[in-house]
Amino acid sequence: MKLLEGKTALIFGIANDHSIAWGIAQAMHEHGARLAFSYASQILERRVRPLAEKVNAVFIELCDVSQDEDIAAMFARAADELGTIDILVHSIAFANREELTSPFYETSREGFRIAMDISVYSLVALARAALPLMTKGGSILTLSYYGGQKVMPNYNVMGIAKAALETATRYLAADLGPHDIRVNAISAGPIRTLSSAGISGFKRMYRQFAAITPLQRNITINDIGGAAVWLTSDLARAVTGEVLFVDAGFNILGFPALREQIQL
Ligand code: NAD
Ligand code: 0WE
Repeated sequence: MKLLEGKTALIFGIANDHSIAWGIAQAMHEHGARLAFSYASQILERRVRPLAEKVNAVFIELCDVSQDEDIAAMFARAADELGTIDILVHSIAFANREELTSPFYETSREGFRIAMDISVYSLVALARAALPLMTKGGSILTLSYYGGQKVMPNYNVMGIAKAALETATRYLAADLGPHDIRVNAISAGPIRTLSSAGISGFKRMYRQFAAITPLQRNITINDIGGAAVWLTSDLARAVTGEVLFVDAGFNILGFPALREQIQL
Protein backbone atom coordinates (compact mmCIF):
# COMPACT_ATOMS: atom_id res chain seq x y z
CA MET A 1 0.00 0.00 0.00
CA LYS A 2 1.30 3.46 -0.91
CA LEU A 3 0.85 5.88 1.99
CA LEU A 4 1.75 9.21 0.35
CA GLU A 5 -0.03 8.96 -3.02
CA GLY A 6 -1.17 12.44 -4.12
CA LYS A 7 1.08 14.23 -1.61
CA THR A 8 3.89 16.68 -2.33
CA ALA A 9 6.96 16.95 -0.09
CA LEU A 10 9.60 19.68 0.08
CA ILE A 11 12.80 18.23 1.57
CA PHE A 12 15.63 20.28 3.15
CA GLY A 13 18.94 18.72 4.16
CA ILE A 14 20.19 16.33 1.49
CA ALA A 15 23.98 16.67 1.17
CA ASN A 16 24.76 13.23 -0.26
CA ASP A 17 23.49 9.64 -0.37
CA HIS A 18 24.33 9.14 3.32
CA SER A 19 22.08 11.99 4.46
CA ILE A 20 19.11 11.12 6.66
CA ALA A 21 17.04 13.38 4.38
CA TRP A 22 17.97 11.11 1.43
CA GLY A 23 16.67 8.05 3.34
CA ILE A 24 13.46 9.98 3.93
CA ALA A 25 13.25 11.09 0.27
CA GLN A 26 13.65 7.52 -1.02
CA ALA A 27 10.97 6.17 1.33
CA MET A 28 8.59 8.99 0.41
CA HIS A 29 9.22 8.36 -3.29
CA GLU A 30 8.46 4.64 -2.84
CA HIS A 31 5.21 5.68 -1.19
CA GLY A 32 4.13 7.76 -4.16
CA ALA A 33 4.99 11.29 -3.02
CA ARG A 34 5.99 14.03 -5.46
CA LEU A 35 9.26 15.58 -4.26
CA ALA A 36 11.37 18.74 -4.48
CA PHE A 37 14.73 19.34 -2.75
CA SER A 38 16.79 22.22 -1.46
CA TYR A 39 20.57 22.15 -1.22
CA ALA A 40 22.72 24.33 1.02
CA SER A 41 25.59 25.42 -1.20
CA GLN A 42 26.81 25.50 -4.79
CA ILE A 43 29.37 22.75 -3.98
CA LEU A 44 26.61 20.32 -3.01
CA GLU A 45 24.60 20.74 -6.22
CA ARG A 46 26.86 18.19 -7.98
CA ARG A 47 25.92 15.57 -5.37
CA VAL A 48 22.24 16.42 -4.98
CA ARG A 49 21.20 16.69 -8.65
CA PRO A 50 21.80 13.00 -9.53
CA LEU A 51 19.89 11.95 -6.40
CA ALA A 52 17.00 14.21 -7.36
CA GLU A 53 16.90 12.56 -10.79
CA LYS A 54 16.67 9.08 -9.22
CA VAL A 55 13.39 9.96 -7.50
CA ASN A 56 12.03 12.25 -10.23
CA ALA A 57 12.18 15.35 -8.02
CA VAL A 58 10.35 18.27 -9.67
CA PHE A 59 13.21 20.70 -8.94
CA ILE A 60 16.23 21.34 -6.74
CA GLU A 61 16.94 24.87 -5.50
CA LEU A 62 19.77 26.50 -3.55
CA CYS A 63 18.65 27.53 -0.05
CA ASP A 64 21.05 28.56 2.69
CA VAL A 65 18.62 28.74 5.63
CA SER A 66 20.62 31.54 7.26
CA GLN A 67 19.52 33.79 4.34
CA ASP A 68 15.95 35.11 4.36
CA GLU A 69 16.17 35.84 0.59
CA ASP A 70 17.09 32.20 -0.12
CA ILE A 71 14.08 30.97 1.87
CA ALA A 72 11.79 33.41 0.05
CA ALA A 73 13.15 32.30 -3.35
CA MET A 74 12.76 28.62 -2.44
CA PHE A 75 9.10 29.01 -1.52
CA ALA A 76 8.38 31.27 -4.51
CA ARG A 77 9.63 28.45 -6.72
CA ALA A 78 7.62 25.89 -4.75
CA ALA A 79 4.46 27.99 -5.16
CA ASP A 80 5.17 28.29 -8.88
CA GLU A 81 6.11 24.68 -9.67
CA LEU A 82 4.30 22.67 -7.00
CA GLY A 83 1.28 24.83 -6.16
CA THR A 84 0.53 23.49 -2.70
CA ILE A 85 2.64 21.27 -0.48
CA ASP A 86 1.62 18.62 2.05
CA ILE A 87 4.93 17.73 3.69
CA LEU A 88 7.97 19.73 4.81
CA VAL A 89 11.09 17.87 5.94
CA HIS A 90 13.71 19.83 7.94
CA SER A 91 16.89 17.77 8.27
CA ILE A 92 19.43 20.52 8.94
CA ALA A 93 21.89 21.18 11.75
CA PHE A 94 25.15 23.04 12.05
CA ALA A 95 27.60 24.15 14.70
CA ASN A 96 31.18 25.26 14.22
CA ARG A 97 33.54 22.35 14.69
CA GLU A 98 35.32 24.12 17.62
CA GLU A 99 32.11 24.00 19.63
CA LEU A 100 32.00 20.19 19.26
CA THR A 101 35.61 19.65 20.32
CA SER A 102 36.12 22.08 23.22
CA PRO A 103 34.38 21.85 26.61
CA PHE A 104 30.82 23.22 26.51
CA TYR A 105 31.63 26.12 28.83
CA GLU A 106 33.97 27.52 26.18
CA THR A 107 31.12 27.98 23.67
CA SER A 108 31.45 31.45 22.13
CA ARG A 109 28.54 33.89 21.79
CA GLU A 110 28.85 33.70 18.01
CA GLY A 111 29.15 29.89 18.03
CA PHE A 112 26.01 29.65 20.12
CA ARG A 113 24.17 32.05 17.81
CA ILE A 114 25.13 30.13 14.66
CA ALA A 115 24.10 26.73 16.09
CA MET A 116 20.73 28.13 17.17
CA ASP A 117 20.15 30.02 13.91
CA ILE A 118 20.90 27.15 11.51
CA SER A 119 19.64 24.28 13.66
CA VAL A 120 16.57 25.79 15.32
CA TYR A 121 15.41 29.15 13.96
CA SER A 122 15.44 27.68 10.44
CA LEU A 123 12.55 25.37 11.40
CA VAL A 124 10.47 28.36 12.49
CA ALA A 125 11.34 30.31 9.33
CA LEU A 126 10.56 27.36 7.03
CA ALA A 127 7.28 26.59 8.81
CA ARG A 128 6.17 30.21 8.40
CA ALA A 129 7.10 30.23 4.72
CA ALA A 130 5.34 26.88 4.15
CA LEU A 131 2.07 27.93 5.79
CA PRO A 132 0.58 29.72 2.74
CA LEU A 133 1.33 26.62 0.61
CA MET A 134 -0.18 24.14 3.06
CA THR A 135 -3.75 25.00 2.22
CA LYS A 136 -5.03 21.41 2.59
CA GLY A 137 -3.32 20.90 5.96
CA GLY A 138 0.06 19.28 6.19
CA SER A 139 2.83 17.65 8.12
CA ILE A 140 6.18 19.15 9.15
CA LEU A 141 9.00 16.86 10.27
CA THR A 142 12.36 17.71 11.85
CA LEU A 143 15.29 15.60 13.08
CA SER A 144 16.53 15.60 16.65
CA TYR A 145 19.04 13.70 18.77
CA TYR A 146 19.01 12.37 22.34
CA GLY A 147 21.80 14.83 23.21
CA GLY A 148 19.00 17.42 23.49
CA GLN A 149 17.54 15.52 26.45
CA LYS A 150 20.57 13.93 28.13
CA VAL A 151 24.23 14.88 28.14
CA MET A 152 26.25 13.21 25.37
CA PRO A 153 30.05 13.67 25.29
CA ASN A 154 31.10 16.52 22.93
CA TYR A 155 27.59 17.18 21.58
CA ASN A 156 27.73 20.43 23.57
CA VAL A 157 25.94 23.43 22.01
CA MET A 158 24.12 21.06 19.62
CA GLY A 159 22.46 19.54 22.69
CA ILE A 160 21.11 22.95 23.66
CA ALA A 161 20.00 23.47 20.05
CA LYS A 162 18.16 20.11 19.96
CA ALA A 163 16.39 20.87 23.27
CA ALA A 164 15.25 24.16 21.70
CA LEU A 165 14.30 22.38 18.46
CA GLU A 166 12.09 19.89 20.33
CA THR A 167 10.42 22.74 22.21
CA ALA A 168 9.97 24.69 18.96
CA THR A 169 8.29 21.56 17.57
CA ARG A 170 5.69 21.74 20.36
CA TYR A 171 5.10 25.51 20.04
CA LEU A 172 4.73 25.22 16.25
CA ALA A 173 2.37 22.25 16.69
CA ALA A 174 0.18 24.38 18.97
CA ASP A 175 0.18 27.34 16.54
CA LEU A 176 -0.39 25.33 13.36
CA GLY A 177 -2.82 22.71 14.71
CA PRO A 178 -5.84 24.89 13.84
CA HIS A 179 -4.58 24.88 10.22
CA ASP A 180 -4.53 21.06 10.35
CA ILE A 181 -0.76 21.17 10.10
CA ARG A 182 1.07 18.67 12.30
CA VAL A 183 4.63 19.23 13.52
CA ASN A 184 6.74 16.36 14.82
CA ALA A 185 10.36 15.38 15.37
CA ILE A 186 12.16 12.08 14.94
CA SER A 187 14.99 11.57 17.41
CA ALA A 188 17.38 9.33 15.50
CA GLY A 189 20.07 7.08 16.93
CA PRO A 190 23.64 7.69 15.67
CA ILE A 191 24.10 7.26 11.91
CA ARG A 192 27.29 7.67 9.86
CA THR A 193 26.65 10.75 7.72
CA LEU A 194 28.62 13.81 6.63
CA SER A 195 27.58 15.43 9.93
CA SER A 196 28.97 12.64 12.09
CA ALA A 197 32.09 11.94 10.01
CA GLY A 198 35.23 13.05 11.74
CA ILE A 199 33.54 13.59 15.11
CA SER A 200 36.11 12.33 17.61
CA GLY A 201 34.77 9.31 19.50
CA PHE A 202 31.82 8.86 17.12
CA LYS A 203 33.09 5.57 15.68
CA ARG A 204 33.52 3.92 19.09
CA MET A 205 30.18 5.25 20.29
CA TYR A 206 28.54 3.97 17.10
CA ARG A 207 29.96 0.46 17.59
CA GLN A 208 28.98 0.26 21.26
CA PHE A 209 25.46 1.46 20.46
CA ALA A 210 24.73 -1.76 18.56
CA ALA A 211 25.91 -3.85 21.50
CA ILE A 212 23.84 -1.91 24.05
CA THR A 213 20.47 -1.30 22.38
CA PRO A 214 17.49 -3.62 22.96
CA LEU A 215 17.37 -4.36 19.21
CA GLN A 216 21.14 -5.05 19.21
CA ARG A 217 21.81 -3.02 16.12
CA ASN A 218 22.52 0.37 14.64
CA ILE A 219 19.88 2.22 12.71
CA THR A 220 19.94 3.20 9.06
CA ILE A 221 18.61 6.09 7.01
CA ASN A 222 16.01 3.61 5.69
CA ASP A 223 14.77 3.04 9.24
CA ILE A 224 14.25 6.80 9.55
CA GLY A 225 12.55 6.86 6.14
CA GLY A 226 9.97 4.31 7.25
CA ALA A 227 9.09 6.21 10.41
CA ALA A 228 9.00 9.48 8.44
CA VAL A 229 6.53 8.06 5.90
CA TRP A 230 4.20 6.93 8.67
CA LEU A 231 4.48 10.19 10.60
CA THR A 232 3.75 12.34 7.54
CA SER A 233 0.97 10.06 6.26
CA ASP A 234 -2.70 10.19 7.16
CA LEU A 235 -2.15 7.17 9.42
CA ALA A 236 -0.59 9.58 11.95
CA ARG A 237 -3.31 12.21 11.48
CA ALA A 238 -3.84 12.74 15.23
CA VAL A 239 -0.13 12.85 16.16
CA THR A 240 1.41 16.31 16.63
CA GLY A 241 4.06 17.96 18.79
CA GLU A 242 5.70 14.58 19.38
CA VAL A 243 9.31 13.45 19.49
CA LEU A 244 9.43 9.90 18.15
CA PHE A 245 12.56 7.92 19.01
CA VAL A 246 13.89 5.83 16.13
CA ASP A 247 16.91 4.54 18.02
CA ALA A 248 16.60 0.74 18.40
CA GLY A 249 15.37 1.43 21.96
CA PHE A 250 18.50 3.13 23.30
CA ASN A 251 16.59 5.91 25.08
CA ILE A 252 14.58 3.55 27.32
CA LEU A 253 17.69 2.29 29.09
CA GLY A 254 18.85 3.66 32.43
CA PHE A 255 22.04 1.64 32.31
CA PRO A 256 23.18 -0.81 29.65
CA ALA A 257 22.90 -4.54 30.41
CA LEU A 258 26.35 -5.97 30.95
CA ARG A 259 26.71 -8.80 28.51
CA GLU A 260 29.91 -10.79 29.04
CA GLN A 261 29.71 -12.23 25.53
CA ILE A 262 29.89 -8.83 23.87
CA GLN A 263 33.24 -7.16 23.24
CA LEU A 264 32.76 -3.45 23.90
P1 NAD B 1 23.98 15.63 6.75
O1 NAD B 1 25.28 16.33 6.87
O2 NAD B 1 23.81 14.70 5.63
O3 NAD B 1 22.77 16.65 6.79
C1 NAD B 1 22.84 17.92 7.39
C2 NAD B 1 22.35 18.90 6.36
O4 NAD B 1 22.29 20.23 6.90
C3 NAD B 1 23.23 18.94 5.11
O5 NAD B 1 22.47 18.64 3.97
C4 NAD B 1 23.70 20.38 5.09
O6 NAD B 1 23.85 20.88 3.77
C5 NAD B 1 22.56 21.07 5.80
N1 NAD B 1 22.89 22.43 6.22
C6 NAD B 1 23.88 22.82 7.07
N2 NAD B 1 23.91 24.17 7.12
C7 NAD B 1 22.91 24.61 6.31
C8 NAD B 1 22.46 25.91 5.93
N3 NAD B 1 23.03 27.05 6.40
N4 NAD B 1 21.41 26.00 5.07
C9 NAD B 1 20.82 24.87 4.59
N5 NAD B 1 21.21 23.63 4.91
C10 NAD B 1 22.25 23.52 5.76
O7 NAD B 1 23.83 14.86 8.16
P2 NAD B 1 22.57 14.12 8.81
O8 NAD B 1 23.15 13.27 9.86
O9 NAD B 1 21.72 13.55 7.77
O10 NAD B 1 21.80 15.32 9.55
C11 NAD B 1 20.45 15.64 9.30
C12 NAD B 1 19.73 15.95 10.61
O11 NAD B 1 19.68 14.75 11.38
C13 NAD B 1 20.38 17.00 11.47
O12 NAD B 1 19.38 17.81 12.07
C14 NAD B 1 21.06 16.17 12.54
O13 NAD B 1 21.21 16.90 13.75
C15 NAD B 1 20.06 15.08 12.70
N6 NAD B 1 20.53 13.86 13.36
C16 NAD B 1 21.64 13.20 12.91
C17 NAD B 1 22.06 12.04 13.55
C18 NAD B 1 23.28 11.29 13.12
O14 NAD B 1 23.82 10.51 13.90
N7 NAD B 1 23.76 11.45 11.90
C19 NAD B 1 21.34 11.55 14.66
C20 NAD B 1 20.20 12.24 15.07
C21 NAD B 1 19.82 13.40 14.42
O1 0WE C 1 23.32 16.31 15.09
C1 0WE C 1 24.30 15.68 14.75
C2 0WE C 1 25.34 16.35 13.90
C3 0WE C 1 25.55 17.77 14.34
C4 0WE C 1 26.69 18.51 13.70
C5 0WE C 1 27.86 17.92 13.26
C6 0WE C 1 28.88 18.70 12.72
C7 0WE C 1 30.18 18.12 12.29
C8 0WE C 1 30.93 18.99 11.32
C9 0WE C 1 26.57 19.87 13.61
N1 0WE C 1 27.54 20.66 13.10
C10 0WE C 1 28.68 20.08 12.65
N2 0WE C 1 29.65 20.92 12.16
C11 0WE C 1 30.78 20.45 11.59
O2 0WE C 1 31.68 21.23 11.23
N3 0WE C 1 24.43 14.37 15.16
C12 0WE C 1 23.43 13.81 16.02
C13 0WE C 1 25.59 13.53 14.84
C14 0WE C 1 26.55 13.68 15.97
O3 0WE C 1 27.32 14.78 16.08
C15 0WE C 1 28.05 14.66 17.25
C16 0WE C 1 27.70 13.45 17.89
C17 0WE C 1 26.73 12.83 17.08
C18 0WE C 1 26.04 11.56 17.36
C19 0WE C 1 28.98 15.54 17.80
C20 0WE C 1 29.58 15.19 19.00
C21 0WE C 1 29.23 14.01 19.65
C22 0WE C 1 28.32 13.13 19.11
